[in-house]
Amino acid sequence: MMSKICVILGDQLSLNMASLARINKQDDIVLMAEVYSEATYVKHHKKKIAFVFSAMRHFKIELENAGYTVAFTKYDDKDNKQSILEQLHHTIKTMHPAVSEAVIAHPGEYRLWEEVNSWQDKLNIQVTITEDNRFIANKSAFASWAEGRKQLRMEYFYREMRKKTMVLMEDNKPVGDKWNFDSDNRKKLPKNHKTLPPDMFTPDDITKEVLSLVNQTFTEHFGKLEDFHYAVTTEQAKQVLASFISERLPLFGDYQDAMAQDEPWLYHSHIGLYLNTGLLDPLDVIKQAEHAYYSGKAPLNCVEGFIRQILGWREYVRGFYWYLMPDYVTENYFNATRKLPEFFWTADTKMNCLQQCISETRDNAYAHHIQRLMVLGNFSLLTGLDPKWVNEWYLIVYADAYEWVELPNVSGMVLYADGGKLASKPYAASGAYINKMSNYCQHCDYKVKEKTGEHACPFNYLYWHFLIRHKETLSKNPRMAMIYRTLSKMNSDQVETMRRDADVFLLKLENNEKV
Ligand code: FAD
Ligand code: DLZ
Ligand code: SF4
Repeated sequence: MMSKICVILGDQLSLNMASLARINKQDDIVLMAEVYSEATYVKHHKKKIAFVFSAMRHFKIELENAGYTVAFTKYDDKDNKQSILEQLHHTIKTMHPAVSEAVIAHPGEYRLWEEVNSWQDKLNIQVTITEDNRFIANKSAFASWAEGRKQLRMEYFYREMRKKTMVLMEDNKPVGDKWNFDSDNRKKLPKNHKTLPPDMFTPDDITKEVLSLVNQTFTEHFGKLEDFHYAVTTEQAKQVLASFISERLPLFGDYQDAMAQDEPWLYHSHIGLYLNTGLLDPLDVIKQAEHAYYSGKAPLNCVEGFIRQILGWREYVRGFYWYLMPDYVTENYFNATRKLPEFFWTADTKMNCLQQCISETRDNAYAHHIQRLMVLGNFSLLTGLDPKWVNEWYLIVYADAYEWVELPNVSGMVLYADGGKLASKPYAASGAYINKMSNYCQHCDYKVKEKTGEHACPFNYLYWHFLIRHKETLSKNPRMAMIYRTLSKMNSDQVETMRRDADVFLLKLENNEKV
């Protein structure tokens, strides 16, 4: 009798996948494989590989408990063919010759989607690609929204998503009569404020085996493997979400943009890695947050702010990615060519904000949004780092990183490499912003208030250097008009000194001198 094989990728760990719904538990099988090609297409952070492998192994058990037959290949199994296609080919040939159809849900990344499209010819069986039904807006819904628009701004897409899902809506109007409560969400963390550590799980035997494998196999990869504490099952991920909703969501909005010395977690949810691998379902997360508002457990500014990240930003960047790929990957509006400074891998810098964000990234495979955007991203933009290497870095270092979400955030939001397709202006800022939103500057060798000179905060002169460098293009942007007016009123000696200081700094970067 003919049967089917359903391929479940390492970021498709949900029993509700549309691909699983296409197979029959009695006759068909599921294939999962830990393979070299996926573990090394970039040199992922050690904790990211450990998380994905452990979550895959736990999901295998969940599938079996639900009645599926699973062919699972561990990384160090003898018959591991080390690529998804080769493993699929081998499994059909040696174990399941009656398989006449392979089913897979739409892969998250373009490179794999392109590869899957060639499987039918290579395997000589039918290959069916289903929707990735975990997303609330599918590719064609985004394309219909985007078609004919001059600008693809998240805010307008988000409003459509609110109407479509009726989340935080009453009588067809947004609850609280405003779509967006961000103006309430810009507080610095008060002095001596105590935050709660997030839920941390002790590795079980499955995770311990994976940790030992990663430790022995991926020695060259970036990141600290010790103190692994992430959830690796749906049940644990749900526990992280429940703690977030009861303990952190009530302050999520207020401190959404805050950063603090030795405080990597703050009031964020830390669920990106679970959403992106299928351990949590986005609509379910949104509904739970909405319920917290209606039951009086969290205020509107926090709930709306959190929901916007998932229903707005997350859905938007996914649609945006598929709408603009494959050309988007090579966008480089400013023709930036600088290679990454060595300290992006070592955290060996005197700039305290960068030191904090990079060492936390190395330790946890996590940094929160404002660290990624306004410290690491801002530095990459101001110093003209090449988008190719910046994208690769972000894809490597975060446990939640997949190209569909990483690339629009890096090339669009951070680097303005797409010339304004995603953002209306570059998110460039001087040290004053970092000082306003954090206490990093109090622990820094540089002086945030000084604009020029040996001790001046490098973000200050780099900011103006960036604006001067790109005056020709950026001064035409109405949203940049005010800042260029300020520049034109600045004393020419001061401008010259800032320029010189920035040139000296950039030369030091080039020569790999400590900055
Ligand atoms: P929270 O702050 O608690 O937010 C809740 C959820 O909202 C997140 O888990 C995420 O699913 C979603 N979300 C928030 N902001 C965004 C956004 N800008 N785009 C898409 N989803 C968003 N997110 C990733 O999931 N993977 C990435 O590879 C990634 N790379 C990024 C690179 C840069 C340069 C920037 C500026 C942002 C990036 N983000 C990425 C978005 C965001 O920083 C992370 O989703 C967030 O920090 C994850 O932590 P959290 O779960 O605690 O998020
Ligand atoms: C991220 C990742 C890693 C590290 N390893 C595997 C793997 O061994 N097997 C697998 O099926 N998936 C893995 N993944 C997730 C894939 O890279 C992901 O499915 C694609 O990038 C598409 O989003
Ligand atoms: Fe960062 Fe400048 Fe503040 Fe130092 S002074 S922490 S480099 S913003």
